[in-house]
Amino acid sequence: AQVAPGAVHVPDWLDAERQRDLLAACREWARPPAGLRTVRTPGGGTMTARQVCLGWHWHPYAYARTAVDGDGAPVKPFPAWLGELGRRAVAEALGPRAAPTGPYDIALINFYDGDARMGMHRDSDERADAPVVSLSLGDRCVFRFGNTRTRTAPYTDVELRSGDLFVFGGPSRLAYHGVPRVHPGTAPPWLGLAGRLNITLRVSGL
Ligand code: MD5
Ligand code: FE
Repeated sequence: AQVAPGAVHVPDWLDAERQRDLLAACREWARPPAGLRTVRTPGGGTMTARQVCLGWHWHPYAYARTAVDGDGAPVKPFPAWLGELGRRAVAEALGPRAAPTGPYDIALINFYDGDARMGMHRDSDERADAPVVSLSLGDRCVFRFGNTRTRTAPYTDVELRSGDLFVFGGPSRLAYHGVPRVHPGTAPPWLGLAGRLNITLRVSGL
């Protein structure tokens, strides 16, 4: 379903086997070196969602090749199969003409426990305008899709569930968005995940 121009939600895009495979991969990527970390903001705060990066390491508010705000280790490589998954996601959600010219080369994986949130923000640290691909695993959440002008209303709240795809392209690429609430204990029992994982695929343009 199109939520706004370029912003398309595809419920249940990943089947159970794909979800289990992706979760297993995330668990490997979360291990040190350059594994799951708590992100500290310049103001002295900490983000409640913990994060691991592939390809490029995001830290507020730039990209690096090492986990500069973690253990300093080189970031894990971005696997080609994940980029192919991203291209297929964009083609199915937005159509074949929306395919980015450059390859997907960044994955940001956020882990939310029941108390985690993500405040309203824009993703503007990439130099390319390619669509962002978002894949959700585990607990359901409220995803808040806002507008490009302010971090306040108007916005649209969408429930994201395990296996859902969301693609943000065109005019929605720079919209404000956040995760005001996770619903603990709502992950599918066959997945074996307590909490929520979100995998975003991006083109750095770097
Ligand atoms: C999440 N992650 O559920 C979200 C999904 C992040 C982040 O926000 O920055 O890691 S990605 C949602 C997204 C990306 C790019 C544009 C827009 C939404 N948008 O225009 O709404 O952990
Ligand atoms: Fe974001």
